Amino acid sequence: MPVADLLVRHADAWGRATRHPFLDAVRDGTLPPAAFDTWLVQDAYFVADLLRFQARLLARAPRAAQGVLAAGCVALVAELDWFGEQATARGLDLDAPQLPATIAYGDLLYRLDAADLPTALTALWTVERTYLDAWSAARPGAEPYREFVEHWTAPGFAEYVAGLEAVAGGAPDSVFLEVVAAETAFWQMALDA
Ligand code: MP5
Repeated sequence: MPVADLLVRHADAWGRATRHPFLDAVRDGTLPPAAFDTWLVQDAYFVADLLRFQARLLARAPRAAQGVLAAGCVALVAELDWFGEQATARGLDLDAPQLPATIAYGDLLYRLDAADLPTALTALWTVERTYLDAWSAARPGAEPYREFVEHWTAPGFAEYVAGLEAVAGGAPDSVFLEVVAAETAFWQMALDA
C-alpha cells in the first residue's frame, strides 16, 4: 500500500494538521507576530531534534534510503543556520524554554529509535509531508511570512518529500496518526502561548 493512501484514509486527522488556523492566518496576514515568534523558536528546537533523529536513522538505514536521508541531514544543518538568521532578524532568543508540545514531539522522535525501519521511515515522511502540504495551503502567504511559505513549498523540498515517500511504507497507521497529532498540537501551541 502506498503511503500516500494514509492521507485519504485519515483525511480528518490530516486536515487538522495541514489546514490549521495558524496557516490560515499566515495566508491572510492576521497571525499575531507573537504567535509566529513562538512557533519559530519552538520549531528551531524541533529541527535540531529532527536532525539528531535522522542521523541515527541514517546509521541503520537500508542502502536504498541512504542517499535521501544523508541529503536531508545536510539540508537540516543548513536549515538550522537559517533559523538562527531568522531569529536574529526578529530579535528572538533561541534559548527560550521549550514548550510542552515541543518536548512531547522530541520524545516521540526518541521513541522512534526503537521502531523498525519501515515505521521510522514512514514517520519521517509524515513529518515532512505535513510541512509541504501545510505551507502549500498557506500560499502565497502574507508578509512578513511569505519567505517561510516559499521555504517549504519550493520544488526542491517537494522532490525531497517524494524521495522519502519512495523509501517509506509498510508501517502501521498508528505511527502516521501519532505524527499527525504531534503536528496539530505544535500549531496549536503557537496560537495558545
Ligand atoms: C517540520 C518542521 C519539517 N520544521 N517542524 C515541524 C513541527 N514539523 C515538520 O521539517 P524540515 O526539516 O524543516 O523540513
